[in-house]
Amino acid sequence: MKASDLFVKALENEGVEYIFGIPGEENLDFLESLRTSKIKLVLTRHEQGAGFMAATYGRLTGKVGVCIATLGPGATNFATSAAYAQLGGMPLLMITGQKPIKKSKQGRFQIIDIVGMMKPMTKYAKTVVNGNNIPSMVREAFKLATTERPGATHIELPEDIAEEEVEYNVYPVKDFHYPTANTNSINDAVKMIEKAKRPLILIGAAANRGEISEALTKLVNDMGIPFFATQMGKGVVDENHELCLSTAALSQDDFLHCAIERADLIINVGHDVIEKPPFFMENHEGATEVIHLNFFPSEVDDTYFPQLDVVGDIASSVSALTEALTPQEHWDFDYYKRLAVDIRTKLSKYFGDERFPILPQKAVRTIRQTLDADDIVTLDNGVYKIWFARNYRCAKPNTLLLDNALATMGAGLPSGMAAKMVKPNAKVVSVCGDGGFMMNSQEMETAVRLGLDLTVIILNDNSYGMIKWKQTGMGFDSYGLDLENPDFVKYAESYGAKGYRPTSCEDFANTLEKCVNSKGVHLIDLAVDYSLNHSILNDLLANKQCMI
Ligand SMILES: Cc1ncc(C[n+]2csc(CCOP(=O)(O)OP(=O)(O)O)c2C)c(N)n1
Repeated sequence: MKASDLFVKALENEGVEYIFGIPGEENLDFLESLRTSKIKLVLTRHEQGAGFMAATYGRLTGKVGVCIATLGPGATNFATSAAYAQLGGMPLLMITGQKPIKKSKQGRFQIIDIVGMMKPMTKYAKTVVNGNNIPSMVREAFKLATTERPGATHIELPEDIAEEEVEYNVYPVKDFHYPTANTNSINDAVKMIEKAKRPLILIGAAANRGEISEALTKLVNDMGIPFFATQMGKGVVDENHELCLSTAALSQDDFLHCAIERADLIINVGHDVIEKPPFFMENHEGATEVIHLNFFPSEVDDTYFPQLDVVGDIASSVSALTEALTPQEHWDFDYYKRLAVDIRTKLSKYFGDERFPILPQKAVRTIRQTLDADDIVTLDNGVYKIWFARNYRCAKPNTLLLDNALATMGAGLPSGMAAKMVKPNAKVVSVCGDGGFMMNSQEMETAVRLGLDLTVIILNDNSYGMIKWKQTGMGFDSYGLDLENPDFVKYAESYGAKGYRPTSCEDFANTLEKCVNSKGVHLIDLAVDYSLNHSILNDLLANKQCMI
């Protein structure tokens, strides 16, 4: 058989459902092999969009998302998606074409060392030099992409290799199980937790994978230990739980940090330094200690240097811990419990504010009220991410997909599209800034063509608001960050989507309700008022309101 046929067979053997991307002439053998396979090709308008979609497919399913591009420019367009999957811990395989490697037919035309470019952003990047190696290369890439920490992989398939004759051969795919952490480390953790006076549980991104939610909820309930989440750990344990202190949207000086400062021990389940720090560790006598419980050992840096590593399968390690722990009479959670109530009150301050353009807190509130627990919000990257982290309480894992790892703009729309494909019964809302939306807005055509039911909300402030906020905060004059936008309603309509421009908070709530309950792609151009961003956050800094 042809090597490209074998490649597609190897992907079928791995259970691949979709390949996202844009083929070039160097992929034509592969495309022909794909034509008659069970795998569906999802054609996009930019390779970056394809990469974000494939990575999100991986994030939500735990299986490898696959995407394809041509050599040179197509492959370089994958760079940001590779970094997104690699930092975000999302299983991804990128397949790119290449000119013939045995005999050149184009000199250096379009030739870039793509494997060299991919190496620092992936767990595996190789060129196929012998078609018979394809099955083992695919198997290895899939294994590396899915095992902890999950991430990006890349295989380059040159044109002449794709057409060569090879023997059929694929490798068995077996589930991979991680060992439970060593008993000694579980015992050490038990000693530290039982000795502590005010332990706290931190839930991070790696806890938002697989079946960890149940084990962690049991730990919280059985021990009564309060918890908080990182931005990518939201929803692993229901954030409506009375022991939930909220999400670490900032690295310091938020209400939550009052609890962190009083904690003598943090049991960190699944957070690693790839996310923006939920707090900064301090290196002095009496400072808060940290237990790192994760699939992999901690990576030490100035913000994070745990006193104990408990390494192994998170769910079974957490269960072993729950089994071995006994609640202690000297544990003192009174302050945390009062703070949890106080944080809820403070965070809801603007929920009833009807001013328009809408306040970000009110927009988040309206979206939360409109969607059910299993519905999904995907975020692009902008200042609103802070308000979602603080105010959007998730009851279920992976129901708020945000990127607190690469923190790239441009992923909000493609990740929403992939979420809808993976979870067709969930209502899916993508929230973007006007800046981030325009970075991959061309994928509106893909969404309409795929017949997805999807609502996109643009929080429109006619600027790169996040940077403007920081610029003002640093005392600089306003410069270089204001934009002119297209008419987003007409823009949506030009793709065959529906466009809306609400004129009040009530109008927004009604429009959103209508959009998420009807078919097709809907775009809501929502004017947002970020003018309170500063005063709200300055308030936090001014009165560290810990004394309740
Ligand atoms: C690809 C990329 N380019 C630049 C940045 C830096 N950056 C972070 S947020 C931001 C502004 C986002 O503006 P917008 O999407 O309009 O959202 P807003 O903050 O205004 O709500 C920029 C430029 C980034 N994170 N990713």
